[in-house]
Amino acid sequence: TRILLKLLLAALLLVGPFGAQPARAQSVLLQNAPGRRVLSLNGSWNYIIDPYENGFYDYRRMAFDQSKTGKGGYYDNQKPSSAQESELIEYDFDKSPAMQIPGDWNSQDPRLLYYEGTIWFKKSFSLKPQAGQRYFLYFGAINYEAHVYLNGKKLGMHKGGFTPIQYDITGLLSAGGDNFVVVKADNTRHPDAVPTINTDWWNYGGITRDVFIAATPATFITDYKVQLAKNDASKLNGYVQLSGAEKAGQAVTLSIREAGLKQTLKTDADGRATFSLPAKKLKLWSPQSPKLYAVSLSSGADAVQDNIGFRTIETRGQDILLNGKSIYLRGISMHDENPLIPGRARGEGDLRMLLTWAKELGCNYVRLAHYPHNETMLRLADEMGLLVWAEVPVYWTIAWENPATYQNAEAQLADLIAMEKNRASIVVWSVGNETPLGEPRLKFMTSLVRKARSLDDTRLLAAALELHRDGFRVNVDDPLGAELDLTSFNEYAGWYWGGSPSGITQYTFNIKYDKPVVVSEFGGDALAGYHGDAETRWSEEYQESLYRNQIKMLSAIPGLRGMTPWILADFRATRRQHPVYQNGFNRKGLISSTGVKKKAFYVLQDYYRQMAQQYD
Ligand code: GCB
Repeated sequence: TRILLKLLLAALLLVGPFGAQPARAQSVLLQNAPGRRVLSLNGSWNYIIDPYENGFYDYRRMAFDQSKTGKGGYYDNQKPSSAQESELIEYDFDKSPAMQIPGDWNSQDPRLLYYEGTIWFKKSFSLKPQAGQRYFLYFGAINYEAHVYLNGKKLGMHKGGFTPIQYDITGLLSAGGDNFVVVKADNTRHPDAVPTINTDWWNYGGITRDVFIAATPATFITDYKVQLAKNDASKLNGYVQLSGAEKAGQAVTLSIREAGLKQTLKTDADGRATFSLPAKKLKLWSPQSPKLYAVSLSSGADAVQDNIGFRTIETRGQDILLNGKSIYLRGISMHDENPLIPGRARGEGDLRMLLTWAKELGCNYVRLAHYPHNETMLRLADEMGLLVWAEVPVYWTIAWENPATYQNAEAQLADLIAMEKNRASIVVWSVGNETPLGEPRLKFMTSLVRKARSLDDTRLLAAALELHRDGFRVNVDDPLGAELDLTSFNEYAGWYWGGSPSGITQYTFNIKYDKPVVVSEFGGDALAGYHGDAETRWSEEYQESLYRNQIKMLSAIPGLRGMTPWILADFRATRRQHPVYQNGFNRKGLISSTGVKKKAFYVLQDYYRQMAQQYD
């Protein structure tokens, strides 16, 4: 019986708590998956709102088990058969409403503005699989927990609202070409999740980024890294990784035609080829001159192209050196949200608008808070010449002592780095925001920093730290700072503390670390069009004065090498409940939710003009 019990346990573990169909593991993320797209699944998807998870559980709250009843959950996408018109089926995707994907659900159906729970999505599509091809189903992001099914078969489950989800669907597409994909998306907040239950942004649910099918030959390039060596602009280093039965001993060619660079290497037993090329001929990427090269990689039947920029980033004492030259990071923080919808950015146009605003402000740098942003955003930053701070949603008070929470955070960080490691724009990996002091947290955060460094030692590591005050002294001495390359902190003088903005210049900073200081946040709310004097909270004049005095106060820090004030545009935040001034929005934007620039926008723009003159 012990053996029987063990077998039973093993079977249970395989099946998991959600239904009898085995979950397929998510395959390694394809590098540049959009470059492999053969079919877009963006557009109209039917949906069923299912707060009771009726499509998943029967009336005894047991997960449906196809093998026993012949009927499964909504993922079966059933219809009464014509032979049996009396058949009872209590759902019908095709007669249900549809919404646009990519797009959060909150902004597309007034019933869903505050909704947190399960919604089922279905899309039918036609694709006839070709022999010898491999197919991948790819979602840019689904918030937060996603169960994905193709033609009624479960592909897997994924947690985390801001990183891609990919399944190898080779062999699962119907030979006739008629297919359907069903997604159960659940944005319920959980204390052990990443982020946890408390955030200062809207919990947008659904399929928020592009969906497509990518195809490759049977043996194919899964991954590659093509970047300058650490702090060394004379060498191009990287690797190409093949997958598939024939991956060992294959010739792989890397070429950058415009620069006359080409190298052919053989892969090792694991399918990997590691190369190093002289890079002196390459023109370096910078915000002033965001030069991208068409990089071609090929092996056997497979070929992939990517536009990649080359630059070095390092710190020396309190300086940040880009391509060996000291820079000042003229930045702004932003969410992945278009305030004009308002909702998650839905495509390149939305993202371009946000980055164009940042450019108008005089930025050479953006902080993409508080989670991985759209892959398209990073490509735009490369193209438009904006340096980037990229972050994971380790925000406020995470379940520091839960190993599963750590695994989740680390997986999101690893996916972010895996996905974006070829983007010249990204110069900083941030492992979190405003996490409270304490031993379990220090252990958690230190592990994240070390993990990030082990995955990519060519970029700077940071976190938005907290500070503590002692009279007019502001101390920055979080022990995590010792692990980081930049000293960054969120500092709300003139808003959450320190009285009105006019008095804050009395504060001085006592910073423990001899590193570049890049202030990750400061700011205050202003309702666009509401006017008063500099002492009137919520007025544009108050925010204007706050920016003037913040800049004065921070300029006294000798190591100040940049800032990303909070925030480019007003954004939806459930915690912001003042019925007149906030109305469900955090109003710290320099641009309003109708796209109007507030007075403080021009204060920062002015300061950035001066800093550009000083450094560029
Ligand atoms: C912070 C958080 C940010 C909030 C902001 C605020 O420190 O990092 O997510 O939105 O303050 O407005 O309070």
